[in-house]
Amino acid sequence: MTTEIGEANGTNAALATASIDGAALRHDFPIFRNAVVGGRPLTFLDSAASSQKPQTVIDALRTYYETSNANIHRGVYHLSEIATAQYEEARKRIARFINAASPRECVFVRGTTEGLNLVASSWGRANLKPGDLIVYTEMEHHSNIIPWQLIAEQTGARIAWVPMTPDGFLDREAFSRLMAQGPKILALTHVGNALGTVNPVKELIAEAHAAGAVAVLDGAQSVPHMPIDVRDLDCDFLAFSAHKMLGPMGSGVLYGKKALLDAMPPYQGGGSMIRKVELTHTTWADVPAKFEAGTPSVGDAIALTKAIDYLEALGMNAVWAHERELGAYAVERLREVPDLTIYGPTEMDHRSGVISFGLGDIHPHDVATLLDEQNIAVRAGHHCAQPVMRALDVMATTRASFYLYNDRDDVDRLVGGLHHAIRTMNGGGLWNGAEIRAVPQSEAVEAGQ
Ligand code: 7TS
Repeated sequence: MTTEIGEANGTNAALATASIDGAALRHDFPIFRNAVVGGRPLTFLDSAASSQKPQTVIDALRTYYETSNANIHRGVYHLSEIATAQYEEARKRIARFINAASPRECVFVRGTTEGLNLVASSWGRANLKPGDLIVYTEMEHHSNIIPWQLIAEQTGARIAWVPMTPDGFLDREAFSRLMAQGPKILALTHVGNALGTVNPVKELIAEAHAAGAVAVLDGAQSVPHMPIDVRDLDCDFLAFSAHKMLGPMGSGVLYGKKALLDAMPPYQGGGSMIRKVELTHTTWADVPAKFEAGTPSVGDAIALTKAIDYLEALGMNAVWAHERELGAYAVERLREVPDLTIYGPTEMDHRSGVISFGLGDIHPHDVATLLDEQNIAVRAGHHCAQPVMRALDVMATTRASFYLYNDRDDVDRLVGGLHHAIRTMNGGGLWNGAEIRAVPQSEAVEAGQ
C-alpha cells in the first residue's frame, strides 16, 4: 500500500531557480492550461481571495482518496491508522512552517473565519466580563470584527477600534491610547486584505502584551506570502486559511499558545473531543483534539503539506520578495493610467502585493467586468472590509493581488486592460456609473459590457 501520498507528480518547474519566474511556475498549475478563453491566457490577479493550486496539491488529494481514505482517531484497522498518521504528520509540518513550539498548538479548522470565531467564542466566553475592552482595527476583514461584536453582546464587553489614517496605516497614537485603557484582547490583521497594508505587528503585539492584552493575529494575507515565526512575533493566536496558500478550500489552521488553549473551553461539542461522557456531564480531550469536534477534513490537511512543500522549495523570503517586486512594478505602471487612484500606502516597504484602486467614475464592477472580457481576473467590491471602504469614502474598489505565479506580463496585461476599459466606456459614451445603470440591457450588451 502506498503510504507516501502525493509524491512530486507535478513538474515543479523552476523551483530550482534562485529567484522566482512566475511564468515558469504557471506550468505547475493546471488552471493556467485550462482557463484559456478565446486564445487569451488567464491573468489571475485575485489570489488574495483564493490562490490557484499546483498539480502536487491536486494529486495529493486524489492520492489520499485513492489510497488512504478512512476516518481518523477511531479505527484500529490499518487504513485508519495510516490516515491518522498522515493527518498528525500534517499538523507537525504546519507547526514547523510557522515555528510553533509544538504541533499541539495547531488546531485544524475550516479557515481563518472559523479560527477567529473559535478564539472569540471560546476564549471570550471564559475570559470576558461586562465592561472589559476588546480592541480591533478599522482595517480588519469582517471575520475579525463580527465574532468580537457577537461575543461582546453576549458578555457585556465593550468594543473599540484603532482608526485608519487616510493613507491606509493604523493610527499609531490612537493605538497607544487604546492600549493605555488596558484591553483584554487585541484583534489585529497582519496584512490588510483591502489595501495590502503591512502592519508592524511585532511591535504592536509587544505593546498589547505590556498592556495586559491577549493578541490575536489574522494571518490570512500574511502566512501565504512571507516567512512567519509565531514565537518571534509572540502572537497568542494566529489564524490562516489553506486555500489562500496553494492548499485546498475549506481548511485552515488556528495556532494558539498551549497554555491559553489548555485553559479554554471547547468551541463545539461532538465526537473526538472528549475524554469521558456521562449523561450529565463530559470531560475533554487534550488540545488540539478538544477543538476538533467531528470528522475533520483529513485529505485537505494532508494536501496542505504539499502546498507547504511547494512554498518552502521556493523559500518564503523569495515569495515575499517576488510579490513586492511585482507590487512595485504594478504601482509604477498603474500611475500611467489616467484618472487612476491607488489606495493605501504608496511605499512598498509598507504594503504587500495587494493593490486596490479606483478608475475615474467607472464603477469597480464595470472595471472588473471589462477586464474579465480579456480573461483578467480581479476582484471588485468592498472586499469584506466595509469599514475600510467607509474610511476611504468609496463604495467599492477594484483590487489586483499578486502571487508567486504572476509576473510582469500580468501587470502589463492589467494596464493594457484598463486602457481598454477606459476606451470602451468613453467610446460608448458611458463614462460614469449613473449612466451605466440607466442603460437598458440590450444597449449595454451592444456597448460591450
Ligand atoms: N481575514 C483576512 C485578512 C482575509 O483576507 C480573509 C479572506 C479572511 C480573514 C477570511 O478568510 P476565509 O478563508 O475564512 O474566508 N479574504 C478574502 C478576500 O480578500 N477576498 O475574498 C476573501
